[in-house]
Amino acid sequence: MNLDVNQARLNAELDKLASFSEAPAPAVTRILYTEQDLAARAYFKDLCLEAGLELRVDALGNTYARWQGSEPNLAAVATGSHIDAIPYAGMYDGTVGVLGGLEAIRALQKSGFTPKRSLELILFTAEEPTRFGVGCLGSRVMSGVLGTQGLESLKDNEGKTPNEARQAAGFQGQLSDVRLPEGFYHAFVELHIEQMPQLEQKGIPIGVVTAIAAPATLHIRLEGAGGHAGAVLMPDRKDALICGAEIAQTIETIALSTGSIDSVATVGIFDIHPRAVNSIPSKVFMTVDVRDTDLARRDGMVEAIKDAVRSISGGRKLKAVIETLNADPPASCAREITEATELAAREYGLRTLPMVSRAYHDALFMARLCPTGMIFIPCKDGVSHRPDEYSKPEDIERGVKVLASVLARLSMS
Ligand code: HGY
Ligand code: MN
Ligand code: MN
Repeated sequence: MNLDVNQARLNAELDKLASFSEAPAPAVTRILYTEQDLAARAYFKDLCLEAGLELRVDALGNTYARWQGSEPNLAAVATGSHIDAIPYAGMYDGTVGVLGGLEAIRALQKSGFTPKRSLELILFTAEEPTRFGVGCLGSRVMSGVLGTQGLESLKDNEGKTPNEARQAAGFQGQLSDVRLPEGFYHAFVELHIEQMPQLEQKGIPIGVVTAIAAPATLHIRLEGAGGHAGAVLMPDRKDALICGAEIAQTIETIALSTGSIDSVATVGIFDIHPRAVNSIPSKVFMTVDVRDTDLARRDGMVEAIKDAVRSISGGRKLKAVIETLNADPPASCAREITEATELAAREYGLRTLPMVSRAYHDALFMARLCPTGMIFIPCKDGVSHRPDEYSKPEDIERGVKVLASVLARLSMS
């Protein structure tokens, strides 16, 4: 297909979107339902209306922009990603799939292509776990992985549930309507930066994702005795920080000793209380993000971590509470989509590399609803979740072209 992707316009839109941030440029912080998030969503909706797409917003804020096909009763083909950004992140994670998806649709419109199956661009709510501790809230509820009951069990730092937060942000409607029925979509394809250095190092422009790794999240709360830093003798202490530090060190050892490079575990949050120079830490709150491409290995790490928490805290006579927020299976990408991506790349003379996504994405849950795939493009040094995250305009353009071609092919199937 001879497609004219407007690289300059897309780049300007990515820059504009990045300006909706709670952190100074080049960092981007855009937390779920904040003023900046809502402004960014409004900007996205305006762009979709300008492109003549039909908009729908559900009770959680998942935003659907549809290009009606010639046979609107057939299940649509969907694409999309997220625009929320963790604290001090970059401007390409997620947004390339949202604005790149829009540009793919505009390029198809401009080429005179008429879709048989409608094409639907989705802005997923809360792909990042920042506010409620669990990622992909929107696609979890869409796919039925998380029900309204489960949503109620999640709380943000102010004790608000997602239901309270979404209503305060102005999203109305029934949460039960967010769930999409089986067969609602014919297929889903997500364009995303690789967030690893393989494509760039190999000089290959297109990654064809074959599987998405299995993520799990634990919250660990430790309670010791605290006390006066000068008066409590070392043998009498129940120091929550030292206990947490030993647990964190053990978590690293557990991930390093599975025998696979695909095993990763991260303590991303480590809060201590009362944080005073001359006071022994009495409490610790820590999060653990555990992932592997192999489910059994991931579950093995989770169990080993829980055992370590119990034995280390027991040995130090501290109280430990472990909460599992999520423990999701990996997802395999659908053959018809990986093959369509290979074909599309070949059409443009682009080399491809099959790969596993170690980051999770909304595609992990869309795979429960319909045949799903992902297209990766290179990002500089593989850096992501950092202000220096960068993807070259020409790499983004190549990704958009391949995405557009895949969407067109799936829409005519
Ligand atoms: O954490 C992840 O894999 C994604 O960036 N939310
Ligand atoms: Mn991310
Ligand atoms: Mn992402």
